[in-house]
Amino acid sequence: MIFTIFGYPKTGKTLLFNLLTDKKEEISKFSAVTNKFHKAVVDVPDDRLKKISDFFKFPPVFAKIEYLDTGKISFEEANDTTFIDLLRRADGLVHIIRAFEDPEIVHPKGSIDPLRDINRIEEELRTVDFLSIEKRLEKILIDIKKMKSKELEEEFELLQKLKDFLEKEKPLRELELNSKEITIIKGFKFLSLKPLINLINTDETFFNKYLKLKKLPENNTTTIIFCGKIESELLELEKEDRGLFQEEYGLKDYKYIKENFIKTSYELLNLISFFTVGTDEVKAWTIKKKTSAYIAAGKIHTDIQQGFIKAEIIKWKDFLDSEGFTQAKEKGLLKLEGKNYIINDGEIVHFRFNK
Ligand SMILES: Nc1nc2c(ncn2[C@@H]2O[C@H](COP(=O)(O)OP(=O)(O)OP(=O)(O)O)[C@@H](O)[C@H]2O)c(=O)[nH]1
Ligand SMILES: [Mg+2]
Repeated sequence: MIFTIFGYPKTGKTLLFNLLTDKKEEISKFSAVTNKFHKAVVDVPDDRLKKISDFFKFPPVFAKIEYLDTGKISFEEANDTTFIDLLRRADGLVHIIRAFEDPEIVHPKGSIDPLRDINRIEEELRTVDFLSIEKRLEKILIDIKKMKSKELEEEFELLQKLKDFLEKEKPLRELELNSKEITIIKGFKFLSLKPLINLINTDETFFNKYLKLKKLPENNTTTIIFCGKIESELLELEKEDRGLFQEEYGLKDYKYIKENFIKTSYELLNLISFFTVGTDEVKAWTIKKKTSAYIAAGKIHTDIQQGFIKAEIIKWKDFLDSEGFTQAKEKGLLKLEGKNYIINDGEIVHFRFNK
């Protein structure tokens, strides 16, 4: 799962990337424009997995999430296909918006205005999609003239619908699509269709004000507000001292972006985790909500899916409370389910399969 961080220059993208990944990439007020981007794969923290791993005394293998910091490349650089490509490859987009004041750091639009930036970036995403749709429609028209095709006609109709929607200045993620339509347009990797997290980077004086900002867009979009600078300062302190410091800033209940972000992105992308216990490790797997046992088995290995017999299922908490599979089974907490069983968040799953 890849999250790509983008936004105007000097909004705190690399600072955010460092906070999410514990890296120490250079951040700077003035440095020259480069096309360098950063990426890192990090563990998705999960206390439940840690507890199961403590029980078995096997190391935990956490689910992974990849972050990409796009650096100083932007829509404004003409023909920047590298940048658009980075966005297309993402499962989720993270638009970072500047809401902190600093007279030394110039905002390309001349002033600090988070809502303006959100709307402009939404417009950029829609424009990229609009242009690819127009191009494809032209091509289909030519092809249909040469040879009649039901598929092409269907695609044409659907793309026309999307185009009309974009013309109303709405992102595609707000359009309800059925599974057939989703399949037809999968290859386009439309940007305005991707789940979007708006991350507002503010400083302590604006924190409470922006927290109350009510007019932000909502559909399939989430807004998180964080204090990049303060957070990186907090992380330099010993854990015990952070509470005092937070109180001083009036941020007593402040939640660190790393935790907050992962939680939010899971919710936004409709993701959940299930766990497996192997011979020497316990492992977390990420799946979409409403995934069947059969599909989940395929995530682990095609052999397990092809030879699927049954899945043994137990809630992680029931397992720990019972102190093991045997007792859990005696209490009737271990269920035996078939291919179509829908896996829930936090279940420990053991697949029985024909080798
Ligand atoms: N005051 C203040 N400064 C910040 C905050 N977040 C980032 N900065 C500063 O903004 C400057 C740019 O931060 P970066 O993380 O390098 O921003 P960026 O978006 O990666 O910049 P480019 O990659 O050059 O576009 C640095 O000097 C940061 O210290 C913040 O919350 N408050
Ligand atoms: Mg940067």
